[in-house]
Amino acid sequence: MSSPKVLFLGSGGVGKTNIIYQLLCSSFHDRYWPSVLDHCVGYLRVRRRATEVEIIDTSGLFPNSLSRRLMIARSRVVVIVYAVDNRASFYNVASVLREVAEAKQAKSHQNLPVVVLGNKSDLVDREVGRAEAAVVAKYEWSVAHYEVSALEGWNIERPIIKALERATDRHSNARRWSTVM
Ligand SMILES: Nc1nc2c(ncn2[C@@H]2O[C@H](COP(=O)(O)OP(=O)(O)O)[C@@H](O)[C@H]2O)c(=O)[nH]1
Ligand SMILES: [Mg+2]
Repeated sequence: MSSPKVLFLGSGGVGKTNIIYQLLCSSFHDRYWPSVLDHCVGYLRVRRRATEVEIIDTSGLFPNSLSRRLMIARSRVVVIVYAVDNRASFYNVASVLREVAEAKQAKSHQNLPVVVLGNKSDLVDREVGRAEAAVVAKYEWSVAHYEVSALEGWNIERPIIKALERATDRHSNARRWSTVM
């Protein structure tokens, strides 16, 4: 069985690559390098079992391409990142969500295997408030939302593991049903 794929999407500069570094190596890299696409494999504790996961980091350089659509369709979990000091990156979450719903052929955002992360929560100068983001995520987007900080290594692992657990349960239920039918 291939390892579950976790795909990172979101505007450039919001901290996707640093979140992945924190997730897999517990470290922060204070430099900006625009990654086109990077694959790495690591282990996360999912349902108390060390699980191999494939992490895919994108820069958003090729929106609406077929390969991007396929990558979304094949991902177990999609992590959409914005930065709390960048309002445009917050607005961009809505269009990425539409793209994910389309690629997953979902009629609504509900039950999409998506988690939205508001990164750089360590910054005092914000353009997106914590309460506002929580309301929009719950009532407009219907997705799980957490604030995180890759710089401080704060709240990085838990949201992604929870999303993987939810998605893995759904995946095994679907497989069980397809063998019964
Ligand atoms: N203050 C702060 N800066 C961050 C955080 N995460 C990333 N950065 C900075 O944001 C910039 C872009 O980060 P990067 O991970 O390359 O973003 P990506 O383009 O989304 O992959 C870099 O200069 C990082 O040092 C964070 O949690 N807090
Ligand atoms: Mg990057």
